[in-house]
Amino acid sequence: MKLLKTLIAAGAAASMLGLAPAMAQDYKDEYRVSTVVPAPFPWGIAADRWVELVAERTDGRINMKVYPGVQLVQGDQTREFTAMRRGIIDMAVGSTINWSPQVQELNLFSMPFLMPDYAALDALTQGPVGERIFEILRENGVEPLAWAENGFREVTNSVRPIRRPEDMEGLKMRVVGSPIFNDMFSAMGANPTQMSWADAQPALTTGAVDGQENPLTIYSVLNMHELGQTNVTLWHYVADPLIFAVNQEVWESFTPEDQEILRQAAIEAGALGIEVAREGLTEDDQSLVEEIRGYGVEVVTLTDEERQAFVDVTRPVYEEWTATVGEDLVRMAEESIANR
Ligand code: X2X
Repeated sequence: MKLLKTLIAAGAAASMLGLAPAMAQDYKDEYRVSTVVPAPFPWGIAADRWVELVAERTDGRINMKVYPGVQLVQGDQTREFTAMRRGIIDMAVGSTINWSPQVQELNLFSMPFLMPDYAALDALTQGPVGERIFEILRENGVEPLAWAENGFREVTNSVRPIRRPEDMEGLKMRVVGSPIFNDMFSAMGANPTQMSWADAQPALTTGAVDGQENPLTIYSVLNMHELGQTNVTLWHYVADPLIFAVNQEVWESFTPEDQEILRQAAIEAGALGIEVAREGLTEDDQSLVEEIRGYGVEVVTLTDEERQAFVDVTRPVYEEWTATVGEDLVRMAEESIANR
């Protein structure tokens, strides 16, 4: 009896100090990880690697499973963040675009022509802006762990090559779930229609929309050239990074050691995800672009002057969204990019 009391007291003291080791039985049989696209998209590869590394390093004590197609929220990617915050989803590797409706600051990465190259994107995610974004996510009830990448979003369509904003005139474009995309495409004279990824694929197949914007990795895995998307313009207007995150309560249920394993595994899986997301799309390696050209696709690269015309026409959207994203955050981002 005395021993039992001593043990209980020790346990209570330890738990008050936050030192109580979480027992294996506190852990769920399975942690559900939401993504939009599975492997072999770089996004799915990153999520799979995270799951594998955690399983390996916890000897299977933490068993995660990837649920692609945002199936845990019936394919509506704009609800993923809310579901994770509420614990309907335990974890996610999610795009900043899809979480923007709830976390307005994430629209930063969708500001037109803010990030001209990978170095600019890295200057944001790896610098004070990234830290601030992680703080904001914590304030919103999830624990962010690491970054990965969907990529620079290039515009494609089935009608004509796009070199000038006027070429957008009247094109029916599928856009993603943050209203900034509607604003940008409307400013360019296109006819944007917001659609989930689940709906976008049949819409492209049937020709219900003329075009879309997504990273070339998505274009190539889906063989979009076979869906009539035979015009591609490399304009690098926005890029969406991915964030590994965990529901707050789930996070707190893990021991500090397991938290560290999850975080470190996410960092490593994110590094792999970024590497595969950029393969064939860098200055020294354009092999993916060449592969796409090889399918008979017209791939347009813009001259500085042509690019400037798009910057100019979307500038009012940039100005308008600065207030929504937060003036301080936008200025911090501009500074990080200028000093990259
Ligand atoms: O829906 C899209 O276009 C996608 C797959 O890129 C995202 O989830 C942001």
